[in-house]
Amino acid sequence: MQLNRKTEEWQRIDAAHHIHPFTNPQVIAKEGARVFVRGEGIYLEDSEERRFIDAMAGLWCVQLGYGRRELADAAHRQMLELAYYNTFFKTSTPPIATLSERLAALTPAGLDHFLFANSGSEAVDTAVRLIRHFWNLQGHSEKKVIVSRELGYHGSTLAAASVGGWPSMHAHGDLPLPDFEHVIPPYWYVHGGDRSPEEFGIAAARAIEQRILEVGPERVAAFFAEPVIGAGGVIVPPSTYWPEVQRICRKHDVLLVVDEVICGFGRTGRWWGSETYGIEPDLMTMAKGLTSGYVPLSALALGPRVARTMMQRDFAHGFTYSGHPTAAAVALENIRILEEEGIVERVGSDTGPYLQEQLRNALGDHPLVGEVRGVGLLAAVELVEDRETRRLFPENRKVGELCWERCLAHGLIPRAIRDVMALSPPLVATRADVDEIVRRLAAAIDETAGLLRVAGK
Ligand code: PXG
Repeated sequence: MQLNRKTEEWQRIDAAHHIHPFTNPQVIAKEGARVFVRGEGIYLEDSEERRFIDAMAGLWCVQLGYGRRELADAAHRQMLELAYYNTFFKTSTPPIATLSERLAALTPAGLDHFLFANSGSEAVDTAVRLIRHFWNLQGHSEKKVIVSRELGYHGSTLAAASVGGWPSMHAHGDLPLPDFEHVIPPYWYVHGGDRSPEEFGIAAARAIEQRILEVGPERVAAFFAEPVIGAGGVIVPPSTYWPEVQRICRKHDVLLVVDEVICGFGRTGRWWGSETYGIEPDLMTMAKGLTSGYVPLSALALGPRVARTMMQRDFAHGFTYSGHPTAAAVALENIRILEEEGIVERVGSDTGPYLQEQLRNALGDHPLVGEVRGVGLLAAVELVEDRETRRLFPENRKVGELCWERCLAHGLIPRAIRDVMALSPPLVATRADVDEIVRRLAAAIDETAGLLRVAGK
């Protein structure tokens, strides 16, 4: 294998043969991919030896940062011991049995049983299939409709993209499938109007109830949601939202599925977004931070109500790699480090609040910034045309993209979601790292404002 090629060579073979997710191949062919070659802590280095702070932890997943030897060692040890075996035919392996026990202790009370898969999408897809089967077994075969939110992101399989509320994804592949319904997200900045965030939080929850009543509660199987919408724009719900959602799901006998793929494993300053928002899920999905992204692994956790039924019989579902022992060994080591180094507690009590405070100090009054929002080490800066009226820029001005380019020029990788600059740095980021992230982002936003003034003339 040739690993010492020049950047142009990597770009050429990549553009010729590799189809990238969510990316126009023509653009990649013209501009060439940025090729990352190594990572250390919160830093990434590209094939031109440029260094960047990865303020997105990969794709919201590298909780421990890059280059952790313990995770590599755990994979190496397990690969030599028993690299792979399946869990289909009354078989198990020590890592996956141990991980199941660890997760039962770590997840909120009652979530004690786990199905494993490789990606967040597969965990969500598994949840959809399991819920249909569950209600059939309960004698409620008419309960099929899944309600979720516009802008929610739940993955790319047919079912996961149907649960998701992205028109751009629905347009590719004739989605959503039948029996998926979407309601407004708790996005106060855009949908709140004159209402206080608290009033609007109740209204956004009632939109779910309204839809349940329109469809008929006897037909609604489940409500799926992220505690904080991540890829849809880091949409932090008003404090009134989740208690009302919980009440509505219970009242109408609708299962509550909490997608913890981004919020899980400390992102919001507690182990689970469900803890941060006081949610009691019937089912929970997790992936990303479970292994800090070092190897693929995801899980679906079952609460007591669903487990009581599903633990009585077989479920004809699973993947070759369900419960992969090497992935499980990495997850166990990842959890050990998160615990022993007190990383989640530090995000909750120190670095998380510090990031939120520093962002507000640096950017809260900036003329280009409509809102700074976030929780834990998850944050967003919404760039707007008019702060007073909360008017967004027209999409074709591509302000987020412009700002993202300025960030890269300063050696910072955030994520631009529309004109929302999102941050989700590794959870090992220190206060000094946070200072540097905020400094670079603020410089990029200043430059963006300057460029827009020039362009506006
Ligand atoms: N649920 C949530 C909440 C997610 O954020 C998935 C499910 C699907 O996980 P997999 O492992 O199948 O990708 C995700 C994934 C982005 C971006 O552009 C976000 C995700 C994936 C890819 C890109 O921010 N989140």
